[in-house]
Amino acid sequence: MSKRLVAANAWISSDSRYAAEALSYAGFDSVTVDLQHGMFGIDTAVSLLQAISAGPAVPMVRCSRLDGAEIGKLLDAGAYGIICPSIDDAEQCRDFVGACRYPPVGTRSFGPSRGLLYGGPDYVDHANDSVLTWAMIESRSALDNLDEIAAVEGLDGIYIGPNDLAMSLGERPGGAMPESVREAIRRAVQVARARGIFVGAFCGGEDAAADMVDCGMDLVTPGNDISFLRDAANRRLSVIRRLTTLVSDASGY
Ligand code: 3PY
Ligand code: MG
Repeated sequence: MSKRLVAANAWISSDSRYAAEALSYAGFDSVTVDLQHGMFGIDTAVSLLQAISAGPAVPMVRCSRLDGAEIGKLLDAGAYGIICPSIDDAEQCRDFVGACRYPPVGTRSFGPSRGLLYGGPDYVDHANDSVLTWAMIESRSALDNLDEIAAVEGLDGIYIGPNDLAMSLGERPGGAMPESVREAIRRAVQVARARGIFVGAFCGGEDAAADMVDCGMDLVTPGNDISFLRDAANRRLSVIRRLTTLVSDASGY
């Protein structure tokens, strides 16, 4: 069986530089720092990017919102891809892509700071071509405007946020994927293919990620660092608990 080329993306929600570095060395193609829902602010995001770039994975960030100043700072700090949450129409998408590109293409201000160290002295010459722009599709409005969003010049990919998308469609987030979200994902894959851009998705775990690979995703995120830790802890504990009782139960505390 021939295998498709699909990028595996790790996702950092904790403020641990050590975990970020370990995931960069773990074999993921990219590691994304989640500044929207991660438990840290922008200063920590910068040091997480430093930790990721100690290893071989491509450092990316999910910014907290569509904010050119924040996006510029994250790129200056060495992010090579930005995933922007809640892109609901083509105008927002144009603002987002523009914030990631130097003039005359976009509006990014010059001051590449760590980008120069990490990307090399010619960083400014290739930044517009090498920084990946991913617009998050996670609402009913985004679905209504999907064709126009995907057609924005310079957009590299769309990235599905299945939980916010589920809520926007009147479903519950987490758990089994509702049919309405699955249908939206099938359409997003078709639209991305037709436009020649990438399509990726956040996934609840490895099974959901495998499912999304089958659906045609080019990039999948199989959960975040804390879910990796929790899953591994639960797996190991359940092996031990099959053979033992809780010390606190036995001692009557
Ligand atoms: C979503 O599922 O809405 C996300 O943003 C995943 O991080
Ligand atoms: Mg979301």
